[in-house]
Amino acid sequence: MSPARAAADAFRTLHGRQPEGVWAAPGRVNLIGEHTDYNDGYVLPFALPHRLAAAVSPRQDAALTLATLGSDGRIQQAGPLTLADLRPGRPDGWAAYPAGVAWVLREHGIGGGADVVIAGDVPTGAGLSSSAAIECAVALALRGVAGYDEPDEPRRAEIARWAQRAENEFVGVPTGVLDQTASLCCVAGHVLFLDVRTGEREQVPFDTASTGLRVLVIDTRVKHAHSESGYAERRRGTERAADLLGVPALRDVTPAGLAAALEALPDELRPLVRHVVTENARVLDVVGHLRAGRIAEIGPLLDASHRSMRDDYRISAPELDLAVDTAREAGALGARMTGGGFGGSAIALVRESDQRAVEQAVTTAFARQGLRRPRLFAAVPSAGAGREQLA
Ligand code: GAF
Repeated sequence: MSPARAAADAFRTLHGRQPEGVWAAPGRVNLIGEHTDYNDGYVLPFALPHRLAAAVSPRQDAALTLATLGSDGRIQQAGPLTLADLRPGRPDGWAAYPAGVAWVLREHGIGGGADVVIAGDVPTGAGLSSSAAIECAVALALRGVAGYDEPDEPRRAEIARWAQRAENEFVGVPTGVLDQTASLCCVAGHVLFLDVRTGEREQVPFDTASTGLRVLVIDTRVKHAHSESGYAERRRGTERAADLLGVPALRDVTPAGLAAALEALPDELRPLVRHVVTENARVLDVVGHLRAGRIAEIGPLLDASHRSMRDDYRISAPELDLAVDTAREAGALGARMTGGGFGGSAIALVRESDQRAVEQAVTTAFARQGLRRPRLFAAVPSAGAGREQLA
């Protein structure tokens, strides 16, 4: 059953009527450009076919009810929450994501009450951006039932900032804008080249299938406990480095200026800066290859990105390294962890003819080490968020 249908059915079960509309938003894979977004740099995500859908109807009172359908078929509920009483930390847990979006939208004059039911198939805790998918689906849904048309591209980028604010200020996680922009602005068959500083966006064709290639996602199904603190600590480190260097953000350090910048910094900040500066350069190199249709040639850049995250930024995990190393040994053209790190997913660029062998090798390697069986799938660059038509 599609996420939209599942959300609409759950809505009918809970509320005894059809929802007024259903909006859905995808998870994402970041092809390259990790931990560059909050340094004003470059990112290159594409949307997954996996989506989270929000079935919504307006309410007469200024209240919000929230429900989410779990993969076990159970429905969790929150509310009615009085919109005027929403505050960071109230509610918390899963409900903070949709409530935070309602809280931000209210500041932008979109503040009517609503019943919201969420369902979908973006793996959670897998570094594939299920939180942003919830935020973006709910943001479009609340706008939609308030009478706004489907947003155009620039408006989508603005809504991504609103959703990021919900996550930063309401949920309390200091993430960048990569995930929300990917969920709202990606288009099928393309990667989105985003310059976070300027907001410039370019849809770069990424048709792996026609070149006999696949992007294999390897969800390790591991999430280490320090993932949030580790993320915040890396972010603080890079901001401190930018302060010490007297630049607005590490984006302003060029590869040519890297050696001098490193000289000027304390030892502990140097690897962080080296990662961000070289990662931005790798994004530009990958974009160059993709614009020229040379997809297979990005492999070594993916490998270099992984090494940089493992050795310099230190956000990989044994399970991610195992996935990446095994995929490479089994014939992948390149592989790297994707997303925030400390667990979650890796991606591997593989020839279609090698896909089975790579999957087999990774599954066997995990079993040998007594790890949980990883979830594997080939990811097709898919459409961004939007309203769903129910048949
Ligand atoms: C997480 C964050 F949400 C993004 O903003 C980004 O920083 C990413 O980690 C790392 O590139 O997904």
